[in-house]
Amino acid sequence: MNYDIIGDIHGHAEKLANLLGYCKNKNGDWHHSERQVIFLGDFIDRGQHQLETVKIARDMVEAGAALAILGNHELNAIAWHTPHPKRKGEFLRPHPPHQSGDKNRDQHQAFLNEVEHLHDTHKDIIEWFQTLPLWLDLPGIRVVHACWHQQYMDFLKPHLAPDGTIPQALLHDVTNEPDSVAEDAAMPSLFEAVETLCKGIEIALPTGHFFLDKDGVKRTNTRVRWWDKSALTYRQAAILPDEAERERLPDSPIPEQARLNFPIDKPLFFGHYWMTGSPSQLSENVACLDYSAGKGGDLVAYRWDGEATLDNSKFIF
Ligand SMILES: [Mn+2]
Repeated sequence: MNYDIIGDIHGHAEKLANLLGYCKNKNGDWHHSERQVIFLGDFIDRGQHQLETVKIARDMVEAGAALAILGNHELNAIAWHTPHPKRKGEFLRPHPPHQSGDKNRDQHQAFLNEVEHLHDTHKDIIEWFQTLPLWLDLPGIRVVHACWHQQYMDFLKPHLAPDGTIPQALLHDVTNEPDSVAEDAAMPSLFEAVETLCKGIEIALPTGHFFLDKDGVKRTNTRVRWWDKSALTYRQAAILPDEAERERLPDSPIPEQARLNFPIDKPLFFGHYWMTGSPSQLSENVACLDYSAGKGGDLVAYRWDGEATLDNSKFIF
């Protein structure tokens, strides 16, 4: 099977419909005997067409024309909608009041605006999100929303359903940080493992160090280029919104646990990182397909035809 792999849509059904135009067969639909679409998650939040985006993707998945995985925004939506098992009237993700300026509500508001008064529709969409696996390891390629972390995946596997989805009984533990750290610190918590797959690796900068983000806000944590084995120091590994800030970072080694050493022995695709500029591969067999469709950028796909080495001419946008 060959795949058209599509990055984070964030409620921009109009960009999705446009991009899918390139993926149609001769009959004008998306059914191919030899191709499928793969959605990398983050269908919702931000854009003006939340329900339409989910409907297009879901219809394709249910018709067998596409596969899809879970993004951090779908996981948040599940936690927002799921009652807390112990605290009556509360949810796994707290519901701050409207106009409170709370970032968790603000980033989910575009979705809530479309579903809040459609209880059955909201419930139905959340149930569909719960059918999405955290990653797919397919013949020829791997896909995950933010970070392929083999050790954490091996740790998670016995806890997940056989299809890689998160069982209902596990939702509390994967969406809430544990109160105490496990005795065996070599093992992540369920929360940390799932967060890493859906949001990537973030590390604290050494004491006293910081960079300024695009809004001029001082940041003391940084996301790291986990896919790049040559990125060994903070200055090399940091993912920065403004490259001019790189020299400010220390050239000292990042912690061992932030350096992944599993072999990337087949093409690996992920989204999540709000890339900008012209879509291109990150290494010979690694590509991020999130080019900020949720913030005015292009929705990007990669047309994969079985190649072991990616080709920059196969990005579609
Ligand atoms: Mn994301």
